[in-house]
Amino acid sequence: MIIVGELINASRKAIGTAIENQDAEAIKGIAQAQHENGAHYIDVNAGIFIGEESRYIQWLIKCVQEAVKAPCCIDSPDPAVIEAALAVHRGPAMVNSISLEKKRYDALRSVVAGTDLKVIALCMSDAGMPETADARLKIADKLVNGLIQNNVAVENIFVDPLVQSVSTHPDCGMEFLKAVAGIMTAFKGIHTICGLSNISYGLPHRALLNRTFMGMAIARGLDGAIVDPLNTSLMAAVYAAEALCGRDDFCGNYLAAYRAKKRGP
Ligand code: THG
Repeated sequence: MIIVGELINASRKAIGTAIENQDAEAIKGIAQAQHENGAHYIDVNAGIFIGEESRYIQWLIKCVQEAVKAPCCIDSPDPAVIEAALAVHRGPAMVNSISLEKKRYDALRSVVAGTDLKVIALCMSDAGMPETADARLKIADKLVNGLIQNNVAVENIFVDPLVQSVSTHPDCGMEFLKAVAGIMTAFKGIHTICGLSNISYGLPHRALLNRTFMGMAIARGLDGAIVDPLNTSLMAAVYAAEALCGRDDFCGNYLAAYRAKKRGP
């Protein structure tokens, strides 16, 4: 499972404050903690700072790269912010994200073309958020074929079928899961990823819903997740599901997590 640590997001109060105070040590500490607990990429998002987003995301990247070897996942809907971020990032970052929205697609297509950047392809178009698995698959098909035509390796594409809340969209859980299975079957070597906590928005015991859905999605082939790696019960569910799905040779990661005693059941 490719884990993207979600915690360095300005919409979280502690991070917004750290950015305002230019508290590099706070950002570095959170980057290190996420990396030590299994994050392969560190998401950086300064989206609440309108007009200053580029400057602040560049500062976040500098902090993260001084603290850990893991690359950043550059999280912004604004192509200009992503370009500013890539200008300071050392090594191949993950771009979060391109979508089928025309403005966003046209601006980012040339940025990622022929590079070895990892690219999250978000299943969203100018028609809004897709409801059904079929609508998700149609968008994914256009995005993936477009990226491949622009010399992005299929192994570098992470399709995000888009999770919505089951409290407002009761069918979206199953439609998302069907989309994951469809994408993983249609494109050999591709990845799927999602920000999973949206599934439980507006409901009690969100952690229970999130980790249950994680297991279900892993069973359908999901191999990436934007999550809080410090959430030990969620990470335990990831290692358990991967072992149960035969995606953990000799249960090595499951046993290592058990031995590290970090991850309770
Ligand atoms: N897909 C892609 N990128 C994404 C998302 C996605 N990036 C943003 C988001 N969704 C994933 N990142 C976060 C970061 C932090 C939180 C949730 C998702 C978070 N949530 C708390 C909650 O939901 O209760 C808020 C608590 C707080 O304010 O601290 O922290 O879907 N490609």
